[in-house]
Amino acid sequence: MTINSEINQRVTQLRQQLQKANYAYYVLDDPIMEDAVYDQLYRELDNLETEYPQLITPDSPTQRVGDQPASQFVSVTHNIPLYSLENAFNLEELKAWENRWQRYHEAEDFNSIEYVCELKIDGSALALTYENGLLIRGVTRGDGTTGEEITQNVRTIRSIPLKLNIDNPPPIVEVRGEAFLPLDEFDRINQQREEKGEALFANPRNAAAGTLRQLDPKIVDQRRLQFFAYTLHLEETEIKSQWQSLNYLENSGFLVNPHRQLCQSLDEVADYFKQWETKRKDLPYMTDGVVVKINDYSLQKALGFTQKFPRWAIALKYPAEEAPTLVKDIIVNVGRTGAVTPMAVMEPVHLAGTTVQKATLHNGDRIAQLDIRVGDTVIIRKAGEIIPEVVRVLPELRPPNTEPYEMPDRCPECHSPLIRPPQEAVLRCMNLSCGAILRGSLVHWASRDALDIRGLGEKIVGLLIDNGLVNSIADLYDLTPEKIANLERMGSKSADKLINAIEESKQQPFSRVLYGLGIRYVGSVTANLLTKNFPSIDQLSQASFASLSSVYGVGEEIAQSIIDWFSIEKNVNLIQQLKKVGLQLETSSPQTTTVESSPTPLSGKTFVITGTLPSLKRNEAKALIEKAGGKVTGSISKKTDYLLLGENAGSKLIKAQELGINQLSEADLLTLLQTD
Ligand code: 0OW
Repeated sequence: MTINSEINQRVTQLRQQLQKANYAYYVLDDPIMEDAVYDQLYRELDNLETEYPQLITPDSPTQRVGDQPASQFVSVTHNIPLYSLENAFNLEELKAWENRWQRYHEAEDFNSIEYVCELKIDGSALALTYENGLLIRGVTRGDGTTGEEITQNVRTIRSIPLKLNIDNPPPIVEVRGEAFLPLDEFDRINQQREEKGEALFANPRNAAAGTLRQLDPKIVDQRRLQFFAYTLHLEETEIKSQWQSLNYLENSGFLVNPHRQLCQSLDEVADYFKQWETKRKDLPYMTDGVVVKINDYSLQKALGFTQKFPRWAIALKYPAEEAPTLVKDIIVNVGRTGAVTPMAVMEPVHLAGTTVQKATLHNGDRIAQLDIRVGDTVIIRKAGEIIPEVVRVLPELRPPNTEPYEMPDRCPECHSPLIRPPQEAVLRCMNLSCGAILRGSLVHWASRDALDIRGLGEKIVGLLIDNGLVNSIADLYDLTPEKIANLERMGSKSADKLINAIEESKQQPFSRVLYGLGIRYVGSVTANLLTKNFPSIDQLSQASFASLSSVYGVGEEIAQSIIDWFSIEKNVNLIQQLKKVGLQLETSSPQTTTVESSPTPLSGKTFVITGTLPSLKRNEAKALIEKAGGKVTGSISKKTDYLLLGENAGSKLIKAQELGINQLSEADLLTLLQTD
């Protein structure tokens, strides 16, 4: 059917008005019409496109959110790698960087060097490709060389133009930038997840990366991601500098960070850095430093790249944030392994982009070392995604008549005596029927990397135990919808859903079941390793100490923990019951189950170990870190990500403190390996 030109005109006019309105709202943050007006125009365009589908164009505002979830993502190799940035932690290191690249470039006087300063957005890098001005592909950074094609998720990001605002657009152009979640959106998403009993995102960066990898674009659309463009790759162009590129990107319709600055010297860079150290705290998004780039493209080209970084750019990082707050209470919670961990409950404080209310105090020794008391004012620190920790107490602010904190000698949950196993810093509840241990073990069993039972979070587990419906993991598999339908927060629909989810968990592979049992030191990485060497629970339970500890990456500590676990009758009974209800307790033949590629939670992280660890030997810790994709080196440098800290640490600790390198205890490391 021919469409009269009037309809054609109306559709084109509506599209232009809506695109202008979107640009004003999402890029300029300066709306040009009321939401109600926008919605009415949108509905009119949507109706016309539904009636005349041949009028639909890929850049129409109606084409942002696809309705088909992807089944998986395709890997794409970047034509130009997405390099990461070398880090400088202070102005001396920035000066050293300038000396380095000037030496590398030799000759030539450098008094006319210009630098571009850009706030370093703490998000997830993306590469966008436009052909003839239309967005045709969006790819995640991945490992810098290969990423995942997530075009339909990228299309939902309103500050990314579906069509470049250029009259005669280039045949092909690639734009890179940082996708990020504004802080208020991050808080909203985490509140939503908390209500649903889902694990919270540790920080806005993880939340952005996690959102971009959602298979369903409708979920991505619900989480208001934004995007700052900062790199332009365009052939045959007169553009000769980073500054010109940023302006070109802005004129093409992208959101480019407005706080960028062109500096004529390193001193001006230093002023910019100092100025934004405080000002950035009022920004509605997370930053973790300043990216300093040589402005002139011919000099960038002359300097080129090292194996990992461009020589012409550096990330000048802000130190991990610290903040004072009041200790309102000190509580102990009993984990699923019976370990009693003291936590400081504090006045909520905004730190490194998230609101912190609790910080781990590790154990009684740490409490004594800090001499932390209820009522104290403390300095807490949050570096990266690691749990916040108490750095020091401010004794001058201590209120009168406070008492040193005494660790309890009885379990707060079941009141059985707590014991401190030899060579261990933590206290433990050894009562296997302790409610806290049962609760922790059920939550762990249902967690994402274990049996992944959706809807079985902390709250529901508590209700099942309090109503006497569950007394062990196996009891989950005796539940019926009728038994749980009248629990609070549960209707018949969600009861059916939960029972189905529990039933489906019987299909999970043996490695996840083994991890779900919660054997000490057997995280998801080790569980994978064990099931490859002992393909059934029977072979594992009968394995000797020698055969266990001879497996690469399974040290004596882990071997002993497995032997101990299977020597407890209650655990042997549990295995029998799980077998009876049909859980996978052996690796089925490879063609039927896709063996989960063991997650490598520490990939790309460099560790240095110092001092004597409480239970792991050096080589055991090294093997665990390497198995999880991490690297262990002998000396501290600014490339070190974590210092694994034991007793009697030496000069490495001093150097790590100078460089602001995260310190991890053995318990933190094992938590990381078990939770990731
Ligand atoms: N996060 C940022 C940012 C930026 C690239 C160009 C070549 C090497 C780094 O704000 N403003 N500018 C760049 O420039 N990179 C940034 O982030 C990087 C990308 C990959 C890892 C970092 O997040």
